[in-house]
Amino acid sequence: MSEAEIKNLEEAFEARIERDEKIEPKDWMPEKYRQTHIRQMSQHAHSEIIGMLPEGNWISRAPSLRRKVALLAKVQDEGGHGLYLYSATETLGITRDELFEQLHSGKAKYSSIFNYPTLTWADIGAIGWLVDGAAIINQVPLCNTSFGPYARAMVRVCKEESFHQRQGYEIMVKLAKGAPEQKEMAQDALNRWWWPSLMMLGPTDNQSVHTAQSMKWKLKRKTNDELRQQFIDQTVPQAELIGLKVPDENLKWNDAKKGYDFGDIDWDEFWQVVKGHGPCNKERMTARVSAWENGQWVRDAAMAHAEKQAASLQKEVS
Ligand code: FAQ
Repeated sequence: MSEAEIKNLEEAFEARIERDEKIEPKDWMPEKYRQTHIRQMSQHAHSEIIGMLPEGNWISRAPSLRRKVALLAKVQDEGGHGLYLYSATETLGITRDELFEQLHSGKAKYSSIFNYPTLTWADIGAIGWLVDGAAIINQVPLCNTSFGPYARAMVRVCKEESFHQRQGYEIMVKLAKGAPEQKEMAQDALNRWWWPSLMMLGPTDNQSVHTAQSMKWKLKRKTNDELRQQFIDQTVPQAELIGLKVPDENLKWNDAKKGYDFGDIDWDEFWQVVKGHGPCNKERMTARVSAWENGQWVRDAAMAHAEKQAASLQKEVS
């Protein structure tokens, strides 16, 4: 293709983005648009899959049958989101095996938040309330992202995340209104999950390498800092309502900006976790890789069964 032809295609593509049209997998797109979507969508998928581990840890220890059923459903939903997102990513011309290889070799990232331990039952409440809460704030704008399969996947994912957030908050409400030890447990979980939840929304806008381009392509509709502010403004009153204290001495309502001012985030901690040195990075990757390796016989059996079915179908036809 000549340079002039490519330029025409690029201009037509930018005009489509400008008109808020959805870009579909078979449409022409700049290579960088394709790659940046593979990066973000696959990291999102990996996060959903690894994100099952901290909560999965509590399925067998849920305090009642009702809590166990709800948690089981939630963790299954996260697995479904991962598979949904892998399928959407595959429409961009990369295979699932390649995506798994990137995760298992440590080449692809997954969300920093899933490298923290779940020490008590209150952590399950805090994850639903804070982590799913932050995920919804991040993902609602993605329902309107420019790449069609990602936008459509997000509509369904957000509906389920909203149930997750409520089940988490309900756990916190119960604990906060319970015995002093239960309230203490809820407060301790909030203390440990608050700052990592703020970090989860990504580096500050002046440190974020992808935001400017992703906003131009309408992959991202809001910046990391905008989402973080929205999360804080939404969550602080929820904590106050149940008598818990957000662990930030500098948190203060700012009437001029109609939002909260907040304290400094420890970005060194964030980058340490992203680089693989968080409290549970090794544990998470070991669990994931061994699940993959131990599941080899299931994949082999499924493939053998599919081949057998195809062969008998072929025989019937001929
Ligand atoms: N952790 O330039 P930016 C969930 C990386 S799903 C690790 O700002 P971008 C559901 C970033 O990749 C949670 N790495 O990047 C659930 C980049 O590195 P790269 C996941 C992070 O893409 C709940 C570098 O830093 N959600 O929770 C993180 O414009 C409960 C520079 O950053 C999504 O993935 C981080 N937190 O903005 C499941 C949503 N933040 O790739 C189970 C979709 C940044 O160049 C239980 N993703 N980095 O090597 C996004 O919206 C964006 O990708 C951001 C980052 C906002 C995460």
